[in-house]
Amino acid sequence: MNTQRSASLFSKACQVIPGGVNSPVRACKSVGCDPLFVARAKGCVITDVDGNEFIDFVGSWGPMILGHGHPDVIRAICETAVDGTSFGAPTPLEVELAEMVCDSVPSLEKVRFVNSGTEATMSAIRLARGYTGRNMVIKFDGCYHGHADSFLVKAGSGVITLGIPGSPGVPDDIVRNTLSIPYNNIETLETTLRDEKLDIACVIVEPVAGNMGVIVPEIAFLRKLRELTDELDIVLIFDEVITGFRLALGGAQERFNIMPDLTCLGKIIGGGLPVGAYGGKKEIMDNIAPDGPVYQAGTLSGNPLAMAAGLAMLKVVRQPGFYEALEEKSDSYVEQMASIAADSPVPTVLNRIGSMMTCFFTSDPVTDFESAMKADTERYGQHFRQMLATGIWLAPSQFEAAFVSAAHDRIHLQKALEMTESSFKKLTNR
Ligand code: HOZ
Repeated sequence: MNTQRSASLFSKACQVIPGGVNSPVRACKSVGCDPLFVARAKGCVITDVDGNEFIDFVGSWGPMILGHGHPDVIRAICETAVDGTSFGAPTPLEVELAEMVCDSVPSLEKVRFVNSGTEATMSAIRLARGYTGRNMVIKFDGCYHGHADSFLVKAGSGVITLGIPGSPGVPDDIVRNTLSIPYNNIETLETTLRDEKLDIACVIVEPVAGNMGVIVPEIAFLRKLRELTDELDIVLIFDEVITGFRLALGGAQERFNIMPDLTCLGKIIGGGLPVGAYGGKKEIMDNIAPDGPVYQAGTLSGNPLAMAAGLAMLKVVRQPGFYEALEEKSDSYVEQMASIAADSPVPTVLNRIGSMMTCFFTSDPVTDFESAMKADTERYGQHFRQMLATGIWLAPSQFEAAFVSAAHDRIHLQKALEMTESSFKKLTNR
């Protein structure tokens, strides 16, 4: 595969951008290669600057549920841009999107738009602290809630991928107010939450973990979490940046029928443009400025292009049968992949829910951070490179999700399965 142009761009990028990338995991370090630079993408096919084409299972890390360049989304962006790209003032589009988001996500009564998932989670914990007058945030090992200071404790995504335990630059005084406990572990959950000395404001959780690879929660764990937070008056925050509008129209909360107090959203609600949002019960949301004293603001928040793109995308996913079709396709894809894996001497564990999945190179079930860390990352790196060489674009880390979109058809998925089979065969020769 000729990757000369990418190589030359990467060497220029390294001179002016740290690590040559604007987000660490893109640098492909953990999979032992350099990043390819993208020229364009359409549907589920992504084309690099050297003209190589790949079937894309990253989907911009989740937002491209319709595939790239969906005509409705592109039209909405272009038509909106003609009238202006940012005003720093309210527009009708943000009201329409807020109504649609509140109508779709069962626990949302009010929502505030921001510019990224990181901003959403950061604002949600500030709100929870302001509302309860308490400080401690409980999170779960391997869950990733963006890169705000409070969350860089045993975090997932690029933090595990690069093997960074925390981050210099995050003051101890801040992380003292974050406690990370094991995912899916009811016993530790109960002892921690019942510890009055901890002064807990909120618990934040990915209701399906997507940033240590996909880990589906025990329903009993999520139920217990809701039960205890209710009983102890602790704010429960679902980080649905990945799962929102992905696992169902109403996200993981609809799928599991467990309602949080606050929800963080991002990715899909911006149709591929930079957006985040946090929302929930009126009683809590009314504490945000200007109604209440908890301050949070943003010049580009509710940006008209992002609102228009999000609206266009949500109108498509709200059509009857959208999620059923995506589920069926993803289910049959993973079932076939599982039978390929079963025939291969390489031990793998396939975790999937809806259209998000991870193939872990390990033999034991992956249910939490500790078991995810047993995966053979070198083997994943080899698989990643082999798949890329045969035209399949996977996440450049073992600890991320693969996404199926509405644009993947039978032929794309068949090709991906064939390439997976041949890659698995070569892995045995390592
Ligand atoms: N897992 C991250 C998003 N949920 C990957 C994106 C990034 O860090 O650039």
